[in-house]
Amino acid sequence: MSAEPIRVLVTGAAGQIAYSLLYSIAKGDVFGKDQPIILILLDIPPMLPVLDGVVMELQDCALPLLKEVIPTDKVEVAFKDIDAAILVGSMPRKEGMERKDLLKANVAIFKTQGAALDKYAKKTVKVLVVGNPANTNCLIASKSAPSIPKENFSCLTRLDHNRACSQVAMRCGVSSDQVKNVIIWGNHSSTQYPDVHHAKVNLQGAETEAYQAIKDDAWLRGDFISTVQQRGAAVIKARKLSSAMSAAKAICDHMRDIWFGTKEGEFVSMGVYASGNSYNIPEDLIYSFPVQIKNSTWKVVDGLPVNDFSRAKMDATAAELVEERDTALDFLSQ
Ligand SMILES: NC(=O)c1ccc[n+]([C@@H]2O[C@H](COP(=O)([O-])OP(=O)(O)OC[C@H]3O[C@@H](n4cnc5c(N)ncnc54)[C@H](O)[C@@H]3O)[C@@H](O)[C@H]2O)c1
Ligand SMILES: *[C@@H]1O[C@H](CO)[C@@H](O)[C@H](O)[C@H]1NC(C)=O
Ligand SMILES: *[C@@H]1O[C@H](CO)[C@@H](O)[C@H](O)[C@H]1NC(C)=O
Ligand SMILES: CC(=O)N[C@H]1CO[C@H](CO)[C@@H](O)[C@@H]1O
Repeated sequence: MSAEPIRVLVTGAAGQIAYSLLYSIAKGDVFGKDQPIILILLDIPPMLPVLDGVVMELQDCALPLLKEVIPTDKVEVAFKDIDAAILVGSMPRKEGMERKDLLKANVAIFKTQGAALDKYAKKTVKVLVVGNPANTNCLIASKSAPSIPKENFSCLTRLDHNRACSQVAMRCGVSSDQVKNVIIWGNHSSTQYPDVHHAKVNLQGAETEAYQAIKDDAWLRGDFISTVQQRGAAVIKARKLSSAMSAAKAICDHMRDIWFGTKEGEFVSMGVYASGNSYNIPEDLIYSFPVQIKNSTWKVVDGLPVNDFSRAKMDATAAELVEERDTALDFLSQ
């Protein structure tokens, strides 16, 4: 174990997603079982006492890969020389808060953090935005960090992807690793489009189109889509808290794929910068696409056939993002 430690930043580190996430990262699930890690934990000043508790627990895990833990409320400390940034913290919606005010507060946070990436991080840093509105926050961070390639920014739709995979697997009575190439298109919201037109299910050794394997088009075009779209709300209703364990797992899947690449012949869903895509998605958006990753470089899987049903849903979620982007860019320029 002679490799140099990498510096990994997690923001919102005193929150509930981080509580599941930090352990997985520190024990090697994301960057590899022989990659030493320095974890940097950023949260806001009132959360520093909580953060101290998290640091104590990480120490008490006695993990060999974890070389150092640095808790902080200062961006200049947090973003210094980092190799990876997982931006989980954002402004939550409070009782009676207008949508525009919420967006404005998040633009301010991701403008600051983007500028800090630009100034302090390694130029090769890989940035994953989780805090909502994830797509637009990611776009703002990227625009605020002009010296870092746009390709190095992505936002999390892997949770939605994993939910879709799992719904299909349960319906077919197979384990989730027997399902591949589901797609989440668009925004991480209830307008997202979970699409299984290109998904494959391994049924007793035979690779089968999901539509053939399930043989229930009404379910696939109805309840399947709404279940995935509404899953976050269903978890909140049941747990009185939002998805955290599954969100942390999805973050690990996403970042591990960026680090090590996707499996041959498979694609995953990620919110990435839409430019020159073959699906006529407006440019200058962070939109969730099917991607393949090799050698730390993602490529949108281009040229998949899109039927009218899919087209309408892909456009609807794009329209939502365009509107949100335009409002956010107004705030950014103020
Ligand atoms: N993209 C996705 O799939 C997905 C899934 C689940 C949750 N989320 C989002 O992830 C975010 C975090 O969820 P959670 O359940 O951990 O919330 P949480 O409220 O438990 O924790 C959020 C933490 O972020 C901190 N924070 C707020 N502003 C900050 C800032 N400017 N810098 C650093 N830290 C800051 C808070 O103090 C808090 O400790 C939320 O925005 C949630 O909506 C996204
Ligand atoms: C896009 O999705 C995010 C994350 O769920 C949500 O907060 C935001 O409101 C959505 N955008 C619009 C314009 O509805
Ligand atoms: C991998 O990417 C780096 C730059 O990011 C490049 O220099 C190198 O040639 C690439 N290797 C392969 C095998 O494509
Ligand atoms: C996905 C990703 O992070 N890509 C690139 C980030 O930037 C460096 C150059 O600064 C590239 O080498 C990575 O491939």
